[in-house]
Amino acid sequence: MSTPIPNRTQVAIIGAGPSGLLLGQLLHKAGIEAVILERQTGDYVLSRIRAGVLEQVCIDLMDEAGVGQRMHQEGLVHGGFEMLYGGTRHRIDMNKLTGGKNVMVYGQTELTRDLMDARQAAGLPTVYEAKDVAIHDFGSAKPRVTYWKDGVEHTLECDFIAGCDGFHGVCRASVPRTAIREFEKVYPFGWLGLLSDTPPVSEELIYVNSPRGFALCSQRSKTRSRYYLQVPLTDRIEEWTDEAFWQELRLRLDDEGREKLVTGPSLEKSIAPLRSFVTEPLRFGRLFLAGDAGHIVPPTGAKGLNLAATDVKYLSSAIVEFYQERSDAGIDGYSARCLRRIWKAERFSWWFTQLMHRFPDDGPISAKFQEAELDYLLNSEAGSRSIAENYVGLPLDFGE
Ligand code: RFL
Ligand code: PHB
Repeated sequence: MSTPIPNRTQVAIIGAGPSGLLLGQLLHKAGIEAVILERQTGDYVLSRIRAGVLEQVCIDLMDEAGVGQRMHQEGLVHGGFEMLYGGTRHRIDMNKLTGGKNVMVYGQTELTRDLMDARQAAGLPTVYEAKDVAIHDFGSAKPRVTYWKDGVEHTLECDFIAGCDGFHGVCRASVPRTAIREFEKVYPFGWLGLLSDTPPVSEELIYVNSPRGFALCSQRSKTRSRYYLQVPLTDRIEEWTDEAFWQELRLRLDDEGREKLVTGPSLEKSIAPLRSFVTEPLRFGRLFLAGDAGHIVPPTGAKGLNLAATDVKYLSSAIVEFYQERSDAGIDGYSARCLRRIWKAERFSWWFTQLMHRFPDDGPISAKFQEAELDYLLNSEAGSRSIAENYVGLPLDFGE
């Protein structure tokens, strides 16, 4: 039986990606009502293959939301990763360099499924295939959201609107242009990703800087691999056969990688553009932006989903404080608090991207600079520690 949809709630959440679903769950734990409106079907949301690496703060939030059980059973704890350049691999021992911190390999799809299942089991309202969602009066204390479902227009009254609707969502686009500032850098290449039911080429992730461009060997489990290749933005997915993908990956790997690589048919293949993007501020009266709705990072640093999770942590704490303590302090501080963390992750993702990719307009001197920087970083404990502490994620209260 489907859950009845009320026409009034405390928090209207737009978007049922990881940000919206996690926010819904954290609010539910605190006894706060929310309705989620999602443009797509649940199956469509689950079909988008994206992130694979969770930081400790994200793992802790899944536990706090009461949905961490399967993640702990099936997720793979990684204490290090490898960087390959000049034909040689160097291991970043994250665990040792950060005093015991790790990351977890657990697909965004699985995390989303766990959150969806928990929401359904608790009978919490989500409207999938909500069309023409529009937000109104968020400058007042009585915001509203309108949407169409099955040919009928609905109005949802609320106290707050959480814009968790991703980069192409309606929430950021509804803010008057004079009230918002956007910072953006678009990279001159994309990532071609391939998912396959083949054992990963190595136990840990390998980030590759090769003369033919960047490559990444990632994974979802002991039997499922996820690989990426840097490709020109002009490449079209139909032109990349599986065989061409595997051949190109082999050329970017080292001898050991070529020998151990197990290939197979792709389960999914897609090209994603790379972008750095930040919106300031993230709060407009009773509207809050969280996750990809407010910022995008290139995936090189594995930060997008993790940043979305920490935005949502700050937002749920602020909303809980509003209802339980009758205080606006958390809400007033939301944007600045998030942005401080976001900019550090943006900085790391941009830096790691420019360290590991070939930029089409750069001459041979850039490759030399990269080589010298990698040689320095990977042979210096201070350099390697800086990579490691950013990769595992800075503490939530960093610098506070
Ligand atoms: P999402 O996941 O885009 O979800 C937004 C949801 O809002 C819905 N929506 C609307 N609903 C109603 N009305 C509207 N008008 C709407 N407009 C949109 C959409 O249908 C959607 O369901 O944003 P969210 O929740 O903020 O989550 C962000 C993450 O998805 C994203 O940051 C990560 O996937 C980024 N990312 C990675 N992050 C990591 O932390 N670690 C990684 O290893 C990692 N790898 C990646 C990535 C992203 C990638 N791509 C494809 C961009 C690898 C790749 C290739
Ligand atoms: C992934 O497994 O999809 C993945 C892992 C690490 C990244 C980006 C993507 O930096």
